[in-house]
Amino acid sequence: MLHDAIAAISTAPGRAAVALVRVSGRDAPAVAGRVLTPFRPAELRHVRRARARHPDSGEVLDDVLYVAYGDGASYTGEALVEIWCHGGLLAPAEVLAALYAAGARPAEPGEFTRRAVLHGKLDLLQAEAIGDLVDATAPAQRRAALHQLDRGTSVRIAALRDRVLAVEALVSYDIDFPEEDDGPVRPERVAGALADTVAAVDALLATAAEGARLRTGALCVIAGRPNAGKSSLFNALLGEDRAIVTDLPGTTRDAIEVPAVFGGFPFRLVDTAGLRDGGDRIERLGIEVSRRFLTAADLVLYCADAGAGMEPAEHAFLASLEVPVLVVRTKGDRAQPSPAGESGLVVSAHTGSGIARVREHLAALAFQGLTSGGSAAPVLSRERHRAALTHARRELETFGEARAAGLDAAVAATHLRAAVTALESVIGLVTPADVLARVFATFCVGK
Ligand SMILES: Nc1nc2c(ncn2[C@@H]2O[C@H](COP(=O)(O)OP(=O)(O)OP(=O)(O)O)[C@@H](O)[C@H]2O)c(=O)[nH]1
Ligand SMILES: [Mg+2]
Repeated sequence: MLHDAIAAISTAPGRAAVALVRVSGRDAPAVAGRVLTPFRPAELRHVRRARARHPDSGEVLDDVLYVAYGDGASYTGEALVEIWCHGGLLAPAEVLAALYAAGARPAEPGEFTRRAVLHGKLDLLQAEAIGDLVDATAPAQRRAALHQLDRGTSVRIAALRDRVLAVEALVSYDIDFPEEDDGPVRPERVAGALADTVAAVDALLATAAEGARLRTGALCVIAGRPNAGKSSLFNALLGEDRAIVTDLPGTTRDAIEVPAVFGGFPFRLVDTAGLRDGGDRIERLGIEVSRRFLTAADLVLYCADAGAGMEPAEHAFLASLEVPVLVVRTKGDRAQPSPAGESGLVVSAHTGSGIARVREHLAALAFQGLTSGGSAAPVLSRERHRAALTHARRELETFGEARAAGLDAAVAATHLRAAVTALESVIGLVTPADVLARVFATFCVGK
């Protein structure tokens, strides 16, 4: 258990009925005892009422509730006291200042969770999941974070590590008896187990792109010719008037990006300037911005007026895109049945018809793996995970090549060790301090 007591306000600042102030560390009960009267540190996990006083002046600061936790049975894994005081700006700040005066020091961002990891209460993936849960804005993000918090991802990575350990066991005979020509384990068996392991790594890596999208929101760019009804559709999808709409082609000059949730999934929806040649200087700059967004897009929502046929240039543009595209035919309320051969979902921003279906289609397009059945499938959610698995895969391949080239088994097996270490670093079983620092850098104080 770490000695120094750390303290922080764990709830968001501002006007509120209550706020939570936490103090953790071996000295936490002693620190809390200098502030709370009465204080019964031996009564663990009981809610008690007390007065919070400044330890120097003795002035009463607030009427509070507190709970004391013993080490091993708290969030941080060490002695912890939670103090529920009144909310707002003053009461929590004064209680916190009293805890500082009583010997606690300010907690760094994420330090409570970091201590939980150090004390084995959480692994690194679970700690990241807590950060994701706090940041979640869409139900699908919450589902994925809770799954990771339940060790869903940890179990998958640990299973991968076990597979590598099994390959290691297979080659151990060759290491112990290198002079034997034909050991009990045939090389093909090792090669087969290795190939299966690489395939399992690939299966997990295949979820990385979707996992990243789930954390950051899928970038959905609305594109189309000027006046196609892009901004109207943008507003209809968001349910509020964010972008200016006029009957003049070239109204939208700049890209507008707004976070949104469709079908429970997170999106960043972008309205852009209509694509055409010509226009004035500002419009041409706007079209440049549109093109930049299009190269970064996860998917494109293409608008074409339902009342008109699509031009060859539009078909060429659609064919040039490398990301999923949803084509919608706009202004469906005033259009005749669409010209033969023209496809696309018919919508009307004015009547709202088809808008719900657009949202559903976007969710299915951007989050195919999660919407088609396996809704709780564990996904790699961060670049850190992807990089470590890619590293592990490279080591496995190098091992295979080394064995095929007849390299000494003991030497080749060092690559299996390296693969195991890379996988363990994802879960946080062996995690260098700089990795920990990077993971917790994004946490808020009090978490
Ligand atoms: N009847 C009808 N008119 C629509 C609909 N959607 C858009 N419009 C009209 O089409 C015109 C252009 O709409 P915008 O949403 O500004 O089109 P845009 O594609 O953003 O145009 P630019 O920003 O100039 O590229 C406006 O006069 C809208 O009122 C619709 O669903 N039904
Ligand atoms: Mg517009």
